[in-house]
Amino acid sequence: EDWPIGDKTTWQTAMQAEEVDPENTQDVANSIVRHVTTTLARQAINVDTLAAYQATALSVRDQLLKRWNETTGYHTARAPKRIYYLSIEWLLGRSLDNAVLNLGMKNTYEDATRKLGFNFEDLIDEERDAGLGNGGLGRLAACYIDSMATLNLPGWGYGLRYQYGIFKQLLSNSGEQLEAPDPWLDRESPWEIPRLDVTYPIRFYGHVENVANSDRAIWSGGQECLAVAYDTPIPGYGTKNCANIRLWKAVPQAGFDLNSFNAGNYEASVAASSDVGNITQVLYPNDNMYQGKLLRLKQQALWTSASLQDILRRFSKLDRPWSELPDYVCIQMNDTHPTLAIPELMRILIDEEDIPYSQAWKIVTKVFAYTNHTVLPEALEKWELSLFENLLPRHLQLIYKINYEFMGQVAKRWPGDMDRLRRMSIIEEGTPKYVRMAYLAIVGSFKVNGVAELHSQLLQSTIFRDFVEFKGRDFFTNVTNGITPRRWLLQCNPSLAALATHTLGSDHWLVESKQLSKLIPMADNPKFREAFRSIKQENKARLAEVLEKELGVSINVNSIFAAQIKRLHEYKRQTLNVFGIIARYLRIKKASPEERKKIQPWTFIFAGKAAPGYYIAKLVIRLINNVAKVVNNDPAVGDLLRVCFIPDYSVSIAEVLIPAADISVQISTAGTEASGTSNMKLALNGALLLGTVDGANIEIAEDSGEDQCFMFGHLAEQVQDVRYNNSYNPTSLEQRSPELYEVFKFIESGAFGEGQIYEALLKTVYDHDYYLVSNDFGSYLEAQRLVDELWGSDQDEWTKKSIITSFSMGDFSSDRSVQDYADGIWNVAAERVPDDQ
Ligand code: T68
Repeated sequence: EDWPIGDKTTWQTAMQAEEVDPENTQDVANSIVRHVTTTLARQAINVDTLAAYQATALSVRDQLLKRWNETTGYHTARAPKRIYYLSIEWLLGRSLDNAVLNLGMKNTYEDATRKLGFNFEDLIDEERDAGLGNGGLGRLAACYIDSMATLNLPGWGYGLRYQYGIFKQLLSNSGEQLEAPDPWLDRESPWEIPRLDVTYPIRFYGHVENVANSDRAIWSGGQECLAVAYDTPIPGYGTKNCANIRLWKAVPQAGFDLNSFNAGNYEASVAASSDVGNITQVLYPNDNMYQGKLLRLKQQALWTSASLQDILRRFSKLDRPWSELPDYVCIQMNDTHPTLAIPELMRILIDEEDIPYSQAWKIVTKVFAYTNHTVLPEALEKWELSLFENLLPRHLQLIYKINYEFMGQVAKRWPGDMDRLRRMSIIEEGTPKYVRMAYLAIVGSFKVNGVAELHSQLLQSTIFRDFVEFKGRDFFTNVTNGITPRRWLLQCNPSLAALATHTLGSDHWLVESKQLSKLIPMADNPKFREAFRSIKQENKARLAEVLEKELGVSINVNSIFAAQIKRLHEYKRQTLNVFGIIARYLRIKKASPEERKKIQPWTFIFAGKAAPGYYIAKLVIRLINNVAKVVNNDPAVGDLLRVCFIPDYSVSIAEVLIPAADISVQISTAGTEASGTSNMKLALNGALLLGTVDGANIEIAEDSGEDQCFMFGHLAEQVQDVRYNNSYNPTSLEQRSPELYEVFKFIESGAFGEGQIYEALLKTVYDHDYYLVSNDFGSYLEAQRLVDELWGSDQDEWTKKSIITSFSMGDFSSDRSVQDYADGIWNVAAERVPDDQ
């Protein structure tokens, strides 16, 4: 074979000299020290923990990049069909611990850093979270890329490189949420590789000239900027394969606008160019809530256009005809945020490659698949048409054409059914008009999926019902979400992971998570139970220490740790939880010594952010904190009840919290939580499910067995009727739930600060109670009573259920989810980099 450049022996000797034996502590120490002295320009005497973290991270990064290069080279040579996962959010958290675990080098790095005078755990704590996401959707993308790498699938992620991730949450003295910026890049990130040579031009505004006798148009003028690539390597577990996330940063085109420059207006041209940098400044902090901001549309346009240009450049190198694009490229859209990619691919094929419209459409509709994450109407994206017309005139033109053709097909199938046309149109008529992104995503895709069984069913029976009739049942499918067992067991709960490995005699469960089910019979083994229980107890003690230190609250480590850790949202019903706590508090205060013995000690743990503009959600945070203040300081409570709100919830806080929970609180109104994923993480770590019959709770209860769970509340099929009655056959709150009525009176009496503060929040329940808080309150308290009963009567039985729950979660590995996508949607196969490569 030909060596491409220079002398092969010299190259290969140099590359071998850089080899690090994963078992050789001195090799690893050498590589860390090399980074201390050269990259960081420091002397041994001048290395603090931060510098030690940075040098260690850079050393690990060297390992990742070697694999990244090999993977890229191998995949370029093999030219397999590739999968591109487009997500506007990537909630990666920290990378150091995860990387050394996936590389199988944790022991060596621990030894090397110890010999250099540092504790590896301290170095891990120096890293800032990469918080480029809001919640479940962004974290799902992070778990999926980990699984794609581990399964050796030729997959890349594409997203945006926000200068500021999800805001930092602070709490005021009165318990209110305050927001501060998250400058996660202020010490630079060792995990990103700037590719300043990989840039693409992006156009906004301007005008369109149609070319006569052709489908082509020429879009010109307006404003141009550049998207610059930043890569983050993602190592697979137990494989050389390494995936990539390519994030785009917006920068000004060449630094100035020639026209103003020529006009002598130098300052104005520089000012206009600095404007462009705004585009990737900040992550929008809303989850499950749509907000039609121009800057957000610019983010979506820049990201989708840059990603497509990059994908097509890679395809072009294969020198295959455009008709074969779907044989080499599959694009999975994580929600509707990247839907602009559909008209953008049409634009490139038609305007730049001169392919006729109908041929282009045939290609495009074989490339895209769309994942829906919500049925909540307020979360569905619909862009005001005028915004589109202005910013992306050519894309709007193409959307009109797509809709025209689509409406033609619908009309042909259902002649005269004008209402159906109105319902299904990609353009929502009215003043103003809107572009319905979910409909565009459906029309332009070859497959659409929901993220848990119930959710996928509801999609088909409610918001996408017309499209099921049009596209047929097989067009819609389900892929139940999953979580990576590497981060959510091995990394966050090393003792439990070690117990599993030791008992199974192998760590193979880390890539074949169904193996965990072999441990279920161990629930009957007293010694195993004791080992399992003591691990939970250690994890609880570790969390208790954090709570006592950070919140100044004394914790009873023998109490039931109940965690509700997720974004604040009305549909997730943190309200039900906090109102339940108040009811429990009142009960404790009233209890006779005899009754008091039956009440078990609980520690309720909350963590989560509210969107900065979400008034009601912020009121809930305020109420939780004020309830905490009262309850935690009332001597009459003793150690029976504690309430903790951990500020600034993040992936790294989740890693401490989840292994310590006894109870997983998953209490959304049935039919509202598409899947949930903290339910899976908590169950995998042995927390028993206290939940509604919603999202993936249902599948968790099926797999672990109903006996292991405390399920309650109205069912999804009942919600409509109850809701209707709440609004139109109003009964008083006192009638619907006397227990809740008493709680409300107590709040209004000023028990948690002036009652008026919470008026707007209580009103949502008094009036329509859209989320059925009052309707489910009684059965929620009853479910808690059953928890008390089990905890108080049979700790051994509790541990059994906990063991069964934990080891029944094999199917909720993101490896299973990603394999489902690969087989059922993407039609892509593994391409494992050979070990001797
Ligand atoms: C979540 N959605 C679902 N959205 O709520 C959750 N939204 O049930 C599911 O488990 C998870 O997705 C993964 O499928 C979100 O997290 C957002 O964060 C979001 C972000 C921007 C705009 C709208």
